[in-house]
Amino acid sequence: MKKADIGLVGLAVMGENLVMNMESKGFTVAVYNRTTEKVRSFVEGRAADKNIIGCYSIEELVANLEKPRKVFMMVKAGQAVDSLIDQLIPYLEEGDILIDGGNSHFPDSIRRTEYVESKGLLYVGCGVSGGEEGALNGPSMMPGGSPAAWQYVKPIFQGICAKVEDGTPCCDWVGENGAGHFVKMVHNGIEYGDMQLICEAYQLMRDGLGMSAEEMHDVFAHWNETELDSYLIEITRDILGYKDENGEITVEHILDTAGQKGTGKWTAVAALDEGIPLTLIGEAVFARCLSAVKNERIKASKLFEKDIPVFEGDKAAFIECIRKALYASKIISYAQGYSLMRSAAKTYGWNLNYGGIALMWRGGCIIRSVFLGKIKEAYDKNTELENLLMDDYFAETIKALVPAWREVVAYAVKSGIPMPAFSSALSYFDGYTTAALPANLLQAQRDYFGAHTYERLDAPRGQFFHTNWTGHGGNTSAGTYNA
Ligand code: NBP
Repeated sequence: MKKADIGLVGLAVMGENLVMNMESKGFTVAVYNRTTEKVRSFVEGRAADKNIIGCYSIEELVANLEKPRKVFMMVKAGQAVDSLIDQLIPYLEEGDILIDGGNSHFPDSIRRTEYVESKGLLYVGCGVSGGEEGALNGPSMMPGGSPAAWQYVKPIFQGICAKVEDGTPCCDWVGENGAGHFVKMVHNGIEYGDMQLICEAYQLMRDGLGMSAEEMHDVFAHWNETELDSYLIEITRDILGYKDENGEITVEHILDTAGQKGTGKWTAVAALDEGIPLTLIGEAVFARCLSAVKNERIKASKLFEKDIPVFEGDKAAFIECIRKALYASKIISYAQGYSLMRSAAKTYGWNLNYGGIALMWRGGCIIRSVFLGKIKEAYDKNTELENLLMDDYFAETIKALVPAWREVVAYAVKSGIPMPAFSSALSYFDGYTTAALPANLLQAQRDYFGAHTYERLDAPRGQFFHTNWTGHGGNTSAGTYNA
């Protein structure tokens, strides 16, 4: 019997669908799952009569693979991946390739690449986005790890991934060791931000403008025909129009406490580690945390009762302002996400292709949107772009959006409607576009209480001064450092 082009371990929802996808593109796949009953039910069910080889041990799986062997691990992220790697290594030989397609944290992929390479094997940490549907019909794939592995996995990955209109695959080599999982993590963080922005627009329309779900359904349907055209706007439109068997709007019956699996938090923590203001995604994570304390919020809402004013202006015009404010905030979120990737690329020595990353997210994944095409164009024009806001298209676009953006945030603040993502995006924009921030005073405070020194406007950078502010402190300054 013909040996398999690739082996896959982990026949849960993602693994099964990826196998079906690979097989449908002409690849023979050997499969194994820790609970072997799942192998049996898969090969006798969905995989019957397909070029899929069921294996009941790791040894059998490895024996069924064409060399260099490629093993795609699609198991729960964390300890399971380490355990699986250790089970596989004894059966593999030099040049074989281990692939982790789960949502692994990028430091783990950095560590695992080094470990697996030390055994003479190659490693690929590949972010996969698109959920069950993407896995079956074409996910967005973000592979990183051992560069020598790319030529072997490329035909399979680019064969099964999503494609943009012109057929370009939404998968390309991202960079060494943990780069693929880092980019996938930022993707998930941006997903948190995009979802939060949509939710804030919804709350403003619901509570500020008193709109019904049906009316908002129509608004999102319209927005999906503008620059906001994206998967998340599209599903929001559908959710707002969805009625249960009693004719009631389902979303209105859902408890307002959000869950999270941690990838948004990882992105925010990575930003703090890099010293990059990723404020919008940070607020999106915290907004989920705040939503989780439902009982406290109910108590507080009674203690601090508020009357949200009835909107008295031109409703249609204000809805257009909300759309513009959403677009402006979204640009900020991506500008921040890309700044984080630029910084991490320096820290970890990755040569990231920013336009290529936008293209990988252009199809197949949850944040897919027409807007990503503009980001690709921006980085194609200037690969060294320091901030998306410096690109001509985005600069001109934001300038045109600013008045509406301010109006929306101001209205929400006055009305008592929380808009952490919209307003933090605007604050970031205002901070980023301010030549003189009040950090002169902050430096003075630091020098006053801790002799931390400061630089002067009229002296070269790198020259530090200390003032004896009280007259009775010493003239000794503390060592300088960057926090
Ligand atoms: P799960 O994350 O639910 O993992 C279940 C699979 O892991 C089963 O095959 C299970 O085998 C296997 N497994 C576990 Br648990 N511990 C193991 C161990 N110690 N050794 C070997 N196998 C072990 O599956 P999923 O939802 O398909 O997701 C798979 C990966 O893809 C995860 O990292 C996830 O974060 C990522 N991902 C998921 C989605 C999504 O939409 N679900 C999207 C993108 C990425 P068993 O049958 O023997 O218990």
